[in-house]
Parts: sequence; C-alpha cells; structure tokens
Amino acid sequence: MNQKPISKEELFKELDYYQSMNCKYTDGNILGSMCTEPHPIAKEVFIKFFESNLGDPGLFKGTLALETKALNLLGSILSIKNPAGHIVTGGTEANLMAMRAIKNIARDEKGITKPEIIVPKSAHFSFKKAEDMLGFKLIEGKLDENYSLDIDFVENSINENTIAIVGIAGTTELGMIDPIPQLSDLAVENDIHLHVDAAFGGFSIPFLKNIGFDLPDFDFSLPGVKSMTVDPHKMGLAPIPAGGILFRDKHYLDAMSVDSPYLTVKHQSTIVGTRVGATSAATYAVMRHLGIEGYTNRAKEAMDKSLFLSENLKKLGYNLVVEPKLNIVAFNHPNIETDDFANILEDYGWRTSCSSYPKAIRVIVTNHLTHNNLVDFLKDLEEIMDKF
Ligand code: 0PR
Repeated sequence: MNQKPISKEELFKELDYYQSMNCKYTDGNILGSMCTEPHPIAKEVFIKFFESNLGDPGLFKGTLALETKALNLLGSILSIKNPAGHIVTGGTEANLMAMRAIKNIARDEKGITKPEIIVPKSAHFSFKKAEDMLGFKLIEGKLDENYSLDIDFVENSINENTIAIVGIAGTTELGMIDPIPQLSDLAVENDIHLHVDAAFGGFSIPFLKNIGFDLPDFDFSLPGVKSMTVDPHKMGLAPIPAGGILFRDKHYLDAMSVDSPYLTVKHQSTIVGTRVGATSAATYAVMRHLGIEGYTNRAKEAMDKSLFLSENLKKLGYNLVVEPKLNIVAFNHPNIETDDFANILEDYGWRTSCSSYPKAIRVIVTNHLTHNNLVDFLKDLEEIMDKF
C-alpha cells in the first residue's frame, strides 16, 4: 500500500479509467443480462442507507422495519400475507437458504439422513452449489418438449428420501415456467416441500397474469408452495445485491437459526452475518414508487419487445428454440454453430450469451434495451443472414 495518502483527484482519475472499461446497460448492447440499470430512486435510497448492517439489526431498527416492509410487498405480489424471510444477496443465497431450511427440517422432524431434492435440468447452477455445501443429492429432472420439468419424471423419482421438489418460474436460459400447480399437488400428496425459484419471473409473471397473459399459477396461492426465491435486483429494478427468500411461515427460519449471543438479536438464520441493509431500503422504495402499475407497464413493455424480436427473427429465417413465455428469446442461425454465431455478434458489438440446453443465442429483453436497440440488432442479423 502507498505510505502517504493520495488525493481524491488522483484516485478518481484512476477509478475513472477502470470504470471506462465496464460495459454500461445504457449502451444498449448488453443482450445477455438479467440485471439492468437500477431505478434512480433505488440508487438514491441505497446511498442514503449504505451504512446499515442488518447483521446487527438492533442498531438499525428502521432498516430492519424496511426489510420487513419490503418482504411484505414481495408477499403481496406472490399471494402471501406476512411471509417469513429476508432480503439477501441474490438468487443464489435465497436458494441456499431454502435448501438449508428444507434439509434441516427433514433431518430434525423426519429423521431423513440421505436427502434427495428433485430439480429440473434447467435449474440455475446455484442448486449445484447448495448440493455441494449442504450434502444432499440433487436429482436432475428431465424436461418435456417445452423445456419444462417433466411431471412424470418427478412422480417416478419420489422416494422415501425425497425431501423437496424445486420448480422454476422463469428459467435462467429460456424463461420457461415449470408446471407449478401439478408440482404443488405432488408435493402435498407426498408431504414434501415445493420451492419455487422465481428469481427472474417473480417480478413479471404476477403483473402479466393480471393483464391477461396465459401463464400458470406459480406462487403461495398453491398449497404445496412453501418457499420462493424472487430477486429485486433482476426485473425488480433494485440495486445489486438484492435477492428475496420468502417462506410460508417462521418455522423455516427457526429450523436454521443459530445463537448470536453478543448481538442485538440473539438468533440468526441468514447465511451471512454482517449484511447489507441498503438494498432492503432500496427495494422497498422502488416497489412503493413504481407500484403495480409501474411494474405492469415494464413487464408488458419487455414482453412486447420480446415478441417483436421473436417475430422478426422468424421472418429473417432464424430458428427460435421455443416461443417466449417471458422476456427471453433464444434462437439459432440455420447455418452457423452457436458459439461461432456468438463471436460474429460480438464482432458486431453485441454482448449476447449462450444457453447450454439447448445450445442457442439467448437474448434477455430487459428494460435497458430500447425498441431502437432491437431494430439495430435485427438490421445486423439481416446482414449476417445474407452473408452466411
Ligand atoms: N435462479 C435463477 C432462475 C436465476 O436465473 C439466477 C441467476 C439465480 C437463481 C441466481 O441468482 P444470483 O445470480 O442473483 O445469485 N441468473 C442470472 C444468469 O445466470 C444471473 C446473471 C445476471 C448473470 C446478470 C449475468 C448477468 O449479467 O443469467
């Protein structure tokens, strides 16, 4: 480290250099990110609350109250009053917490020592981390022709060690929604836990359903659903790191609570100790600010743009993997291998990403993408189609 302090000017010159290396959502060429430019209100509130530590919430009672209020707002869009849970760092931590609670309850209440959890093949890799850290066996469920979890596979895989099923509402790669109502029935019949990972879809499915989009029930209105992941830092326009874990009741938090004797609260259920409070405040603020109307408009806009993109891709001769259910469009060039196609798009300045199953270019139509950005993208795709 430098011996003497350096001036703010000198420091910021250096920082500006590094910041200039970053992509910006507002550049309009980031096509593969579930995150987007946080809402200006969220940014302001984040800075206002940035010293809050919810690891010692007795010192930050106001921020703790805002965390509860943010959870209640999340509950209000996911059909549950007063959910138990936390605003955490993201979908990974939320999924880890859900798996941890489930595993502890199955061990303590049912004596299950070799637990198995069924997830779709399309599940986010955070479940593999959870398997590694928590020591359960992950059973990867096969997908049906719509890339959703095959219900027969689940039914046939349930055995005396099965402690949970995971359904995804908005898969990472394709934005598909698993058959959550049927999974809920299976969970109830077999007395096992159903966790719904709506990290991506949780901020759009409720609003799209409200305005008539034909999407399945996926939330706490279904009796089998006992926990849900929903991420404000994805479609919720909150700043990173803001994930949400919601449980049907406090029993799930108690099942993983440890004593924290010298803190202002005597028990802690979260994985991290010292934890950011600013995102709880910012999540609450942006949700209140936008309201149902604001999120509905954004979800609708993202879907309209996704359908505009998918229809025009088809017209140009590209192969869609599947008709989009949410705002992710996955497609291939008829003659170019996906990775090569991604490289060509990169040369044109587009930052796309590839899905792995099936292999395809995956465009997440987040709110930072304007109609004009998509028109420019389609122009380049037309040129690529003519060339190859
Ligand atoms: N569950 C689902 C369904 C997800 O899609 C993701 C992340 C997670 C859980 C984990 O969430 P965290 O990353 O918040 O822990 N899905 C995104 C993805 O892999 C994450 C992401 C976001 C990646 C922005 C890149 C990016 O630029 O696409």
